[in-house]
Amino acid sequence: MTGPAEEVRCMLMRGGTSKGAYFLAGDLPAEPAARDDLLLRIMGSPDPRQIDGLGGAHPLTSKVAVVTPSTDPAADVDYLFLQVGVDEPEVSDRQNCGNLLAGVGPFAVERGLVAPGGEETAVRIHMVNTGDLATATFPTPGGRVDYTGDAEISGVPGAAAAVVIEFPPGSGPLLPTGHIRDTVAGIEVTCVDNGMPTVLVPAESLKVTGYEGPKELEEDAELTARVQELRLAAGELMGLGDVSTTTVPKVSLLAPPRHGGAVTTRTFIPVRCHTSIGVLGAASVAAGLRIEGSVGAPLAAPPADGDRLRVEHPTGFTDIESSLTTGPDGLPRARRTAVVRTARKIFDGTVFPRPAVPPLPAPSASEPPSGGPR
Ligand code: NQM
Repeated sequence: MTGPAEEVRCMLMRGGTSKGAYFLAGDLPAEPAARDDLLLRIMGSPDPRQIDGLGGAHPLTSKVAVVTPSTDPAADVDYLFLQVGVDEPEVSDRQNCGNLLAGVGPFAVERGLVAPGGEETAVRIHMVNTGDLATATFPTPGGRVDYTGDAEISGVPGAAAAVVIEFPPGSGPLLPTGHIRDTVAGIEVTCVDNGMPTVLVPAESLKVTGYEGPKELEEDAELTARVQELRLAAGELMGLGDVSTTTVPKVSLLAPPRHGGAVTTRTFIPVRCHTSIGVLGAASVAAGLRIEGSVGAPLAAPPADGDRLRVEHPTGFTDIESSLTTGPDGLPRARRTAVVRTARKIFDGTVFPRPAVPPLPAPSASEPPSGGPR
């Protein structure tokens, strides 16, 4: 006997080059274990095809944003990002996502959490995963979110309204190990965190060019083993502890630019290779290239002036505006980071999760052993 189907209010949105399910916190269970169980059933995980849920069978399309009015006076809304495993029954809050972030402001207006502010609305967002702030500005003519526009971002067909995201200086150090270079698993790397813990590695140190496609890199067993070895060791050094089951740090392989940008990237997130690059991942690469003495500096071609830097990736490029300053400890710190993204509402409605697996009934003394004849 089953009860009535569960139903949950949900909006599916593309945020930048990712896609995810957006929820009001009040529409989900407050208790994290119950919430995560529900989200796995909504997304269709664990299953490599996520055939019985909303997930798109890739980490970039198996994401969740949970939004609620903020209690932080510096913010309008709180945004909790959850990465839902595709083939593992895991839901992680250990990383942030700058792509789904692009949909948070529009979602907050759509759900009435923030009143539209005229032709444009600026929503101040507290990113719960890292404690950092962001402000997203997007068009709201006539008091409605307008998703149409002429902004193009690599990895997304067509054009849409720009969502301009500004990040004030982050709360943590830019160099989590306290060093510009570290030798990890025998390789010189630079560990950067400008919103996303990222290990920068010259591609040639891992015996690849850095221009291969994501599929070819993912299928290179020797490379992926090295990337994982390096990530585990770097995770410890970066103060992240045992990262064997977490999605951070990311590993970004760097090579000289080929299309007029500042650098070429191939980024492991951390097992699959990104088809482009995450927003905060790109912000971390951009900051890393600006640090004199980093492993990225000699192979990069950063612009002579201005804050804008173009990070090339497998499907195009991401432009990041960033500038650094020096902290009291003499180490570099982020001063400002900004990026242009787009987002789009795909559907708004009710999602029906796969039913929960009922707990096995406890055997009673009067019943024969399970599986036995009755
Ligand atoms: O770095 C993928 C993405 C991301 C995260 C990942 C992101 C970011 O492309 O800000 O957006 O690195 O797992 O959405």
